[in-house]
Amino acid sequence: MSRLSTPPHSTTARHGTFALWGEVALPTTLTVADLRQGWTQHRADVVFDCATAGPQHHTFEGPLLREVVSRTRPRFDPVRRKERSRFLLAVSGGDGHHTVLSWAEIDADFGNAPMLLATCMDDEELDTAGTQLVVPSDRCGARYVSAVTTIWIGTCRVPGAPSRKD
Ligand SMILES: Nc1nc2c(c(=O)[nH]1)N[C@H]1C(S)=C(S)[C@@H](COP(=O)(O)O)O[C@H]1N2
Ligand SMILES: [Mo]
Repeated sequence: MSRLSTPPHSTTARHGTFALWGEVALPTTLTVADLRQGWTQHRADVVFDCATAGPQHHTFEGPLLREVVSRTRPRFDPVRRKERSRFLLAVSGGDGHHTVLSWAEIDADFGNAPMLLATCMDDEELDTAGTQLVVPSDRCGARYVSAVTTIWIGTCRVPGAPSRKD
């Protein structure tokens, strides 16, 4: 199992690129332009609350997070639901803000949340700024991580829990 301790391309990646890495068979680096190709594009009209600025209304476009991350082939057996339910995703911005999601939140068999990796916000292309995580079901804005530089996909050892594979 590949357990790299640093991303394949460091956080000094070119503006607008981000690395997908972790317990995956195919770690990769993508640009915002890559996100416009090869995946169905979705549009999300959202309102989220910012603790300091109040309600924010934005329109985002981009592919589903789950379709993009699935391309890296996470190291679980896709037919084993319990295995999938143990995976996490950590989505980080270049400024150090990061948020943790569970695989099950975005998995169609569990939470089925239509999270996006945006290519465009309010008709402004994000090629230079970098992609932004879009979480339409969230009431507040903290998980709308902008200028994403890395997405780590993997499992965490839970202190005290016996290990189990099935
Ligand atoms: N990289 C990064 N993304 C971030 C944040 C941050 O500090 N760093 N703040 C979050 C918070 S608290 C909010 S409310 C929204 C703000 O989005 P807006 O300013 O585009 O409306 O971005 C989120 N994404
Ligand atoms: Mo915020």
